[in-house]
Amino acid sequence: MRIDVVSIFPEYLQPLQLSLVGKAIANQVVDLGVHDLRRWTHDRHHTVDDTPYGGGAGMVMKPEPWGECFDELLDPEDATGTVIVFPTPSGERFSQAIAHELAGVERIIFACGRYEGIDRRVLDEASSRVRVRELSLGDYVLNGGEVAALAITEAVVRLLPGVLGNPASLQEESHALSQGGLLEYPVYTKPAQWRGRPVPDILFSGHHGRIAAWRRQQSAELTAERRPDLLQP
Ligand code: JF8
Repeated sequence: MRIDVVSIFPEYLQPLQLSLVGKAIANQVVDLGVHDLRRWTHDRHHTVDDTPYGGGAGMVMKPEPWGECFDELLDPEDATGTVIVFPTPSGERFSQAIAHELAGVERIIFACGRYEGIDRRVLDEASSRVRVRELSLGDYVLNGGEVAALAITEAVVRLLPGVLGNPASLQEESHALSQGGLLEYPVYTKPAQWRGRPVPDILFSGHHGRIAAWRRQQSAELTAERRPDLLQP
């Protein structure tokens, strides 16, 4: 999979070189390009923002640098497999289901806005050329799209074939999270006693059926307590 990230803070994407995504890049499962939007400016000050038409607070990202950026990054021959993701608090909520959808595309381009966002015409024009998704990480305010690009990339790349060492953990997790739709049960490791706190006896019983039932019960209780929304039909 090819992933491009466009940002006025390209250093923000450095963490993608670490850990699981970094290994996927090293193993050529992912081909990552990080680009400074200012590369597609032509004025002395590399201006990417301007005041909003109609008035209001803050600045808006100018369309021209984004337009020239996409002109360069998009291959007009082969746009069918490309999705441009615009992180935005007014986007559709990103989810594990969307992570699976994105894991099936050839190429993702993340367009990371700053300030009050990007001129709407950039998204409209991009939509006429490739598939576009406006995605939100959740209902809280960030300063730009970079953190969302990091989060979405990690969620997508770990689904790619050959990235996770143990595909059984993907299976189990999709059971506990997206398919089964419940939160994960609590997990324990050695030592059996720690600071006066024991590991639940059931986990030493060797009864795999009872352990599975206990874990399902724990998941159900936790979900009812913390995420009752996940239990709605
Ligand atoms: C932004 C560009 C976001 N869940 C989220 N909260 N805030 C954002 C976000 C995304 C892009 C920009 N401000 C300027 C905030 C997402 N995704």
